[in-house]
Amino acid sequence: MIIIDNYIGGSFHKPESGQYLDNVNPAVGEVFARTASSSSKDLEEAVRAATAAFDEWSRKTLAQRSKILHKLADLIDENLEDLARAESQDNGKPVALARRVDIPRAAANFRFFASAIINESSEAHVMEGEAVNYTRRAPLGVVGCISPWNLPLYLFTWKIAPALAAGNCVIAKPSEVTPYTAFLLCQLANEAGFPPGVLNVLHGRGAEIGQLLVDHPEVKAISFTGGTQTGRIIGQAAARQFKKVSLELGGKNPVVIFDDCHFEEAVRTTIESSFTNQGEICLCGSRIFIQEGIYERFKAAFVDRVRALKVGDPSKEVDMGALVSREHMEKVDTYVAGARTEGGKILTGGKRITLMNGFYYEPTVIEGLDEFCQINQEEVFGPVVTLIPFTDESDVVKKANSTPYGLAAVIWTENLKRAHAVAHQIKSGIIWINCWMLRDLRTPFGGMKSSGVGREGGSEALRFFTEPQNICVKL
Ligand code: TXE
Repeated sequence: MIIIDNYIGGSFHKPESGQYLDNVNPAVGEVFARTASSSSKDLEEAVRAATAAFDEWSRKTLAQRSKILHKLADLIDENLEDLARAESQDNGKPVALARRVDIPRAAANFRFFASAIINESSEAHVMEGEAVNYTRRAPLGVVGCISPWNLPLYLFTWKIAPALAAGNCVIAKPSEVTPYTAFLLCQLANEAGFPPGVLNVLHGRGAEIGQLLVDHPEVKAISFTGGTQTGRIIGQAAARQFKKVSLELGGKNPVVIFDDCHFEEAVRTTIESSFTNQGEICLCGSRIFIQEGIYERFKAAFVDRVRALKVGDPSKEVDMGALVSREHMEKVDTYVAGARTEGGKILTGGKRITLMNGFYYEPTVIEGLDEFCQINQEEVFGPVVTLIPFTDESDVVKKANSTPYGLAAVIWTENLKRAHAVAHQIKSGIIWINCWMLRDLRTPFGGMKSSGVGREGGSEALRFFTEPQNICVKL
């Protein structure tokens, strides 16, 4: 049995409570690890360690910090296979996907921010003949990073890399559902040369140790990715202390397919945007709007491809593995049952797959429901999409904007004028035109409306993890 302990001040510590949580491999439904269930005493210890480390870490030169981050990126590359297997075992995703996307991206996150701090320009404003102002961006101190279970190491590092690069000390809380790769990363952090206390990782339940982290007055900012309900709780708690908060929340993302699209590309990529990682990505498109003229043709081609997807043992060559937990699989199934009750027609899928005691679900396509039905309003976060016809640009803009969410959208058309016009009207933080998940880490990443507050990525992340200070020098 693997024991996942907290990482505080550069070494592993048992939780003060002595309590552990079961960690289940969703592919086989069996407990394979026990995860520390942390309490306020563990948090106090982490806060002490992080506070003590801050002076040394924040005074390091950019080049020194950059070098340690680069070293960690190299170590992730060297351990790619082990990390990919661990991620798949913990989350249920195909190991091939973790090998191709999750783990390389974790390394890229460190590499990117290691370079970004060196290349970031600083502002100066000259008051003619009188003074020069420059902006110093100071790290905040101890910051908290809370990450979810769907892309565990990918999103964990997406937060801690900019926080550390900017000179902060971090207390991170990975999802209790998928803590394994964050635990493995701590061992590599020691090898990379992080001074003790710069990175601390506490495990345990969100409502317990997560909430304590958010509420701790010495924790100066919280970067959170997770569900919208949780984001609301965190946002309210942070506001009471005027704490900086960045929230990356759920989505109900529209995919808009115009009749002049590159048909083959649109079908192929929409399969990916619907079912990659079992549909458990906040950026997955779940409402597919198809222009009337090609509705039947697109539907036929799409459903055909969906039927051909291979779902199964994530350690093998499959398109989809298991959903993250029994609870989540049941939630997905309840949404599909609700769609049936509301009159939706299941074109393919629509039920669990019994396999190895794991939590598998068929890729599911539903039609016949308007944009206001429950399944078209709420985030399912699984392998379930709906098809909805539309007439013209204004019709689809109205439909696409009809949810409380606004994270990502995809537009397929060969007419770029139309693509821009529609992109400007869809209320989403990220719009992909004729592609999906093409990511440049310099770009602002995050959502509008109930999909979030603030942006991650590039300069946005470095700004979030620093406090601007205006220094005015009289000439
Ligand atoms: O996420 P939670 P859950 C969506 C998706 C999913 C739903 C619920 O629809 O079905 O959210 O998933 C920690 N204070 N997304 O319940 O609870 C928690 O321990 C501080 C979208 O698993 O939001 C974990 O580390 N922390 C999404 C993290 O928050 C708290 C990714 C996220 O868990 C806390 C995941 C609290 N009070 C789910 N309560 C995306 N945007 O990518 C929980 N946590």
